[in-house]
Parts: sequence; structure tokens; C-alpha cells
Amino acid sequence: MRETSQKTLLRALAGEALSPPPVWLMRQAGRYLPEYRATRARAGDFLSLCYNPDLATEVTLQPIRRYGFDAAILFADILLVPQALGADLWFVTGEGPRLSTITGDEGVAALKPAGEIHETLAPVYQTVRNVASALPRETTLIGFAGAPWTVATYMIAGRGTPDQGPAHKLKAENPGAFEALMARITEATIEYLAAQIEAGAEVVKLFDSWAGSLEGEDFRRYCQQPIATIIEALKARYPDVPVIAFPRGAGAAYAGFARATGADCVALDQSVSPEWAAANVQVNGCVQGMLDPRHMVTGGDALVSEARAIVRALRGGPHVFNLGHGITPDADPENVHRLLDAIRG
Ligand code: 1CP
Repeated sequence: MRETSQKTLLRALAGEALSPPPVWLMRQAGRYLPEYRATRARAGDFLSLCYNPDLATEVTLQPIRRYGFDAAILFADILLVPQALGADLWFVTGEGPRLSTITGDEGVAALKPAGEIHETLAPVYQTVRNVASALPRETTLIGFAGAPWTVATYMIAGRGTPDQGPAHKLKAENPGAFEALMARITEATIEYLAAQIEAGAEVVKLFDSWAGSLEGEDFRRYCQQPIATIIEALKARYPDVPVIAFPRGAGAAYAGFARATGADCVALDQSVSPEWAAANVQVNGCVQGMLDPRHMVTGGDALVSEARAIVRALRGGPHVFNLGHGITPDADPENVHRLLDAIRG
């Protein structure tokens, strides 16, 4: 049995203010690490890496070995759920993901039922089991999925888009198909995260990377509401498993997001200040994020002073140190050591 009491991440998510705060980084396993690039080359391509439990376990553990982060995040991708629902998925080197597109009712009708995703995703659950048994006992294992809106934007457009235009268009022109798609993704996400928890994930995170393009009532209906539905279903079965929600780009709507969704922790991007987050978001629970990932490329005194400013502003309440978005492939691995020294002193 791993001891919960030693796990700083679980303590912070439960509401404890810790000094220093626990730390992990979004995309901590990734192309900025030479050992990741070597393992990915062995796998051949990105999807083969995601579906190979031995190699996916290896890359999940690499940043833990190198840096001793307080949490490991499962190595997988948010686009595995669309694939498990029957979408075609492939990655174009140097460009990114490509999927078959959903343009109307037939596309949604052709998807598999949510209950049938597990055969495709079984290797991911095996990775979770492997990592859970290999982690140091002070390290927490985070599982994750994309939030329905963000996953829908990729399933509709077939790729990443600057303004999520195709998804907004389907939402406006065929709300029936759009809402049926959102409902299917929501159901599949509950299934997927429950299976990750059964396999050993101790925390789960929902990435709504494109929440920032939803305004007003759309934000409530298509970001907040589906996330609340997923959290409610998970809490009914696993009341003690904390959930982190990342409605990236939510701006002022970060305030109140935890209460509206039941999230135990809200992850914030670098557009908000730590002082604002302390006054408006941390009042409702744990917060995470905000350091601009560019500091991991540029380093220097600014990295240290910005990291310390975040720690200082949030030290009165529960805080998990993280970046405002994923670490980029051009980051210097040495800057991660500098960051950890600045936080852990
Ligand atoms: O070439 C490579 O090796 C692939 C790069 C890569 C990596 C390392 C992709 C392709 N996905 C991942 C892993 C990944 N993706 C993780 C694993 C663990 C970790 O954080 O260390 C996670 C949590 C994700 C989540 C993810 N995938 C998101 C949400 C978070 C975010 O960054 O906003 C999104 C939007 C994706 C889609 C995706 N997968 C990969 C790319 C390049 C993209 C973005 C594509 C686009 O919008 O154009």
C-alpha cells in the first residue's frame, strides 16, 4: 500500500497549504527530454508509443527519475478517446494530429457507444497499472482526459484550429448533432476516467484547452456543464479521488469554476496573475499553474523571480506549482532544475 499521508499532491488537493508547494509540469514527459526522444524513436511513432504499455510507462517515469516531481501524469493523449469511439486518427510529423471529421448527424450516428471504448483503450489502463506499481511512494499518479468541448473541436475539424471555427459552426447550424456529440464524449470520458481510477490513477485531470473560445452562456453549457456532469458521476463512484479542471483561457470565469463544477483544483493559464488567483479562485480551493512556459526556454533571473512570485502570492492556501500550459519542445532541461531549486530552495 502506498501511503496517502506522505503524498504532498493529495494533501494540497485536499486543501492544505504546503511550503514548498508540490510541483509537476504539464507535458513533463515530452520532446524537450533526450530520453523521451530516444524512447519515441524506439516506438516508431507517437500513437505506437501511447499504445505500448512498456514504453508509455517508461516515458511517464522519465521526468520523475530526472527531477523527482511530486506527481507523474499518465503518458497518453486526449485524442485516444475519439479514436476509441471510432474516429480515424493519425499524426503528421512536424504538424500534429489529424482525424476524420464529423460534419453532421451521420457522423455522430456512426460513432461507437461509450461503453465500447475499453477494448481500444486497454493498453492505456495497463500503463496506469504499471506506473502505479513503479512510482516512488511519495509520488502521486494523475490520469487525464480531454474535456468534451476540446475533444469535440478536434473531432469536428479533424485537427487543431486557431479559433475552433468548425465546431462553432456545427454548434450554430446543427445543434442537435453537436449536442449528441458532446453527450457521447461526456459519457465516454466518464467511462475512461473511471477505468483509469480502477487501474490506479489517484487524481484525474480534465483538459479544456479551448475553453477560451466559449463566451457567456456557451461557456456555461459546453465547458462548465459537461465538466460538472463528469465530476458528479466520478464522485458518486470515487468520492475520494480529486479532480483538477483546466478551462484554459477562461479569464474572469475561472472565479467560481470550482464551485460550479465540483473540481477540487482549478488549473490556470498564464493570462491571470497569481494575486488575482489568490483573491478570486484560491478562496474556493486549490489552484495550480500560471508560470509562462516560455521561462523554461529563456531561464535566467526572470524564471526564478516569476516562480517565487507565484509561490509567494499563493502561500496562504492550497497550491500546486505548475506552468500555465505545457512545456515546449525547445525548453532547456536544465531550466527545470533551476525552477525546482527556486521553489524548493
Ligand atoms: O511528437 C510527439 O512526441 C508528440 C507530442 C505530444 C505529446 C508529448 C502530443 C501530440 N501529445 C503528447 C502527450 C500528451 N498530450 C500528454 C501526456 C503527458 C504529459 O503532460 O506529460 C497530455 C496530458 C496531452 C494532452 C493533450 N493533447 C492536450 C491538452 C493539453 C494541452 O496541451 O492543451 C491537447 C490539446 C492534445 C492534442 C495534441 N496532442 C499532440 C499535439 C501536438 C496536440 C495539439 C494539437 C493541436 O492543437 O494542433
